[in-house]
Amino acid sequence: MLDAFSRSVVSADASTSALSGADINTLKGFVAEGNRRLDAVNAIASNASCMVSDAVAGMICENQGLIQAGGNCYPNRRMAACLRDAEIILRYVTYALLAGDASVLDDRCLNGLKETYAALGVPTTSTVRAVQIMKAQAAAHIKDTPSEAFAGAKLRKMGAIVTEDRCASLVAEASSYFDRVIAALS
Ligand SMILES: CCC1=C(C)/C(=C/C2=NC(=C\c3[nH]c(/C=C4\NC(=O)[C@H](C)[C@H]4CC)c(C)c3CCC(=O)O)/C(CCC(=O)O)=C2C)NC1=O
Repeated sequence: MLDAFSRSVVSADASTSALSGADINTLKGFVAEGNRRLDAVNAIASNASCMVSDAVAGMICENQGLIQAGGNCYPNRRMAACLRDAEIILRYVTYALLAGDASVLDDRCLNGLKETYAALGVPTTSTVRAVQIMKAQAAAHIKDTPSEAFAGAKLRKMGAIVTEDRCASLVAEASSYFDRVIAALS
């Protein structure tokens, strides 16, 4: 498992070179923006159970065969496994966002997941749909702009001091980790 720092070391070592000025500048940025990164991680982590249940509920709403006999969220044992998997995926996305590197997500969560799902008959298109919903939720929570139309009575704002660009780079980075999950399952 690598983070932004160890990743620079591994890359430099692979070409037997010292850390370049550009590497150091990237890491300087990583440190300088560290508090925003922690806020972004917190925005996801502290809303995780609501995000997971909403994403899986949305996925099922759009495809109710999942909870009928023969569907992969039926019976309750599979429903529970599905909710657990969505929670696992979201948790590893937050780890990657904290580390600023996707390796923890790749190595400990995505490696072999597509094959496991194929063996168990877990429909990857449905999993991808749940992941897409979590990606949209994460963007809203990081920007701290959850929509009243979608959230209703459950609307919860972090109230963090959000900068003018509403953490666009962290939204993009988090989105890239969700895209990585989608790519690994597709
Ligand atoms: C730490 C990393 C890690 C991951 C990622 C992981 C995934 C994982 N999901 C599994 C099962 C499963 N995963 C699902 C998931 C779903 N079914 C659906 O219809 C939806 C589309 C989807 C939820 C979004 C289901 C239903 C099962 C049980 C399938 C079965 O036993 O028939 C299994 C088989 C063993 C088990 O049931 O626990 C694994 C290993 N386990 C891990 O340790």
